Amino acid sequence: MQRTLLTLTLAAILASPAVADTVKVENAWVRATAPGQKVAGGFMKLTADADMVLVGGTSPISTSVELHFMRMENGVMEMRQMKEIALPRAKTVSLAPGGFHVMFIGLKGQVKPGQKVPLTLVVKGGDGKEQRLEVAAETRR
Ligand SMILES: [Cu+2]
Repeated sequence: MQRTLLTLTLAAILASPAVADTVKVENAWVRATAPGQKVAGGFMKLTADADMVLVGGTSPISTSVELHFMRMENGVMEMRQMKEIALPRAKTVSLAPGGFHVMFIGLKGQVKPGQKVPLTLVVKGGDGKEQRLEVAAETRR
């Protein structure tokens, strides 16, 4: 009986998954919007502890959340949607105005300074498994 219990415990330990790779999220913020504005940009610093990719997100404040890249091209602001944003191991990737960002599309209301914006980021590790990261972004002007 004792032996069986020990065997089972050992089996449970061996079967338990390894500590998952994760992504540190720092300084997450969303730009405050004007009344009637339908989109908002979200920014943050992301540091993964393994090679991972950011593949999307969701938020209760908008219909959808897209990954975007913005740059100036011949004096014209160009913004395009990205399928994913690479998060190389131990390298801090900045989502910042004028570069990568998340875009809240189809805002359900005005985003006001001081408001906390819940954001769920979806990241994928080398094993292809998706993980959800819960972020509370602050709103700034
Ligand atoms: Cu955008």
